[in-house]
Amino acid sequence: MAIMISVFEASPDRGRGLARDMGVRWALEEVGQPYDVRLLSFEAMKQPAHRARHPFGQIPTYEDEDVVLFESGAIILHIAQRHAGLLPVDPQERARAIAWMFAALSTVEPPVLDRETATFLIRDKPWYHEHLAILEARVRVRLDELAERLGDADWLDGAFSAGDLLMVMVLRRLSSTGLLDACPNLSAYVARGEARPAFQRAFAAQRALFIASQAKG
Ligand code: GTB
Repeated sequence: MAIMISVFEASPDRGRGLARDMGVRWALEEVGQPYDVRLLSFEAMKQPAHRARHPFGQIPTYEDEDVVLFESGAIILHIAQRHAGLLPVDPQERARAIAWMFAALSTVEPPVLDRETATFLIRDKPWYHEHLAILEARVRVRLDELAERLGDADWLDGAFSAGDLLMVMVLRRLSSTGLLDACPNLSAYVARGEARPAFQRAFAAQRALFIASQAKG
């Protein structure tokens, strides 16, 4: 059975590669695994057939001959454990790369998402700008800490790993905010991730879907 992933039929990110299937596509490209896509409308995502795959009626999901998975972090970990290329073989190095995966999703991403959510949930409130400044200060703390750790290295811990893949995906969510500008080494880190041929192939695949959805009208 070919790997199948569920993705937006017409992504609200307008082909910018910000929806979470992008990281899964990127991981599959890094390990050289072909995959098929199941295109879902917002309505189809909430139907029982998809909820059987994803309890929260979201994308992405992943299926191979052995397992059906939801949660992009778990999917990327599964891909990285199953195929060579995204996790070191040495057990200690592997454990550290997995720690970076968790760091991306549970330490760096929460303040990034809090800030992003505020920009569309509370934009009309009179206290919006004051609140946003507080949320951005929290993001800056994490960025400064991450920048300090990365220093002038190419990747977070030796060779590129699934930890870098997830961290770059998280940092990309800040690309239109200007917040990365204060940390040039993090901007360069994101650019290095985006320059990887596997990233480019994944990006082109999700963008082609958006362009096709526009053509359909
Ligand atoms: N923790 C889950 C994971 O990592 O897989 C989160 C999954 C998730 O948030 N999925 C979103 C979804 O299905 C799409 S990716 N939303 C529909 C719903 O909940 O009904 C999040 C996303 C959406 C849109 C943009 N964008 O437009 O820029 C960026 C990211």
